Amino acid sequence: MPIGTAWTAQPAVLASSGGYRHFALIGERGRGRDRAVELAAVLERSFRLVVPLRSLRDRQLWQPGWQSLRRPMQIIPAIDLLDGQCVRLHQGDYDQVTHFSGDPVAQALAWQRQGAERLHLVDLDGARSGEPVNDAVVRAIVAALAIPVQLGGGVRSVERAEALLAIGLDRVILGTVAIEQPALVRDLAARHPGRIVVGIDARNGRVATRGWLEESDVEAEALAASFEGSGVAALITTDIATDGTLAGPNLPFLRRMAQASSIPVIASGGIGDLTDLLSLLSLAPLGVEGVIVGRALYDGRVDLAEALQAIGPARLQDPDSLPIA
Ligand code: AMZ
Repeated sequence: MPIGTAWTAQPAVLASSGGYRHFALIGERGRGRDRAVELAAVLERSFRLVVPLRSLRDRQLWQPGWQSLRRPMQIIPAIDLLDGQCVRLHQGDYDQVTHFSGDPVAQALAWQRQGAERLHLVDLDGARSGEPVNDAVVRAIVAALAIPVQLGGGVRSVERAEALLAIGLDRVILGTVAIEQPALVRDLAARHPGRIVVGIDARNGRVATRGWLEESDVEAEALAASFEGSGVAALITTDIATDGTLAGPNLPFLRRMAQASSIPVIASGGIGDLTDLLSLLSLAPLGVEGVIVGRALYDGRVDLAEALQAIGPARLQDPDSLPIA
């Protein structure tokens, strides 16, 4: 069959599929200028696309997500800092604090030793006050670890974000300013590709800010969609009702967030055991590329090394093993 007639990647199809990001590579066809790749829809196996390679070079059509099917989902341990200590809040409530460790550097090293590929830090004092409070600890952790470290909480200006990148943080997360000054986030994302993350924390589907003490009228999905094409590296989406509860992730919310844009989503909130982590794999084809785990790791309900194995590559379907039609 000539490639031209088999190519079904028309704009309408792309609009409903979110580009190619729901597709897995199953083979190549043709030679030279006519080379094309054949993609199979991950969620609807009978649906295939044959796409000329030159079209994949069109950035408008190219969605990086389908490639990520080949990668395991990243499990990212979280250290929430309050007054220099490792804590967890229940549903983000500063009055419901559990202290887990007084030595955040030792804790960070422990998770690195167990195989973590990235560490998530939250300056809870910073999120509440808008001012950096835990910088000494943050610097010590960054200096001690070999893995990339990301930080959110109280990053409210370009200067602050750039100062954090300069001390060695791999990524900074912006929550409150993503609503209050979206242009600032866009500007930073353009200047620091791959290093700016938007944190979208939602209560009943609407975005909360300033340590989750304030609520906006903005729908979490609309905020996600508004950063399409901005160069933001990822969206960390937290469902506040499940955060710190071990009750399981809010899968419908995560699904909606993943579908709202083509920006990769990192799920946060509610992980209580290994089954919860496995349940997230169903969302990987939609662009959920990582998960943040906090309380369940401290409590020992999730063993990091075991979890890394469980949702590693073997659990994912291997696009290369699918038969070529
Ligand atoms: O638990 C909380 N009350 C809380 C929390 N974990 N409040 C904010 N944060 C985190 C967000 C995001 O990573 O999940 O702080 C960051 C956003 O901070 P800011 O200052 O940019 O809104």
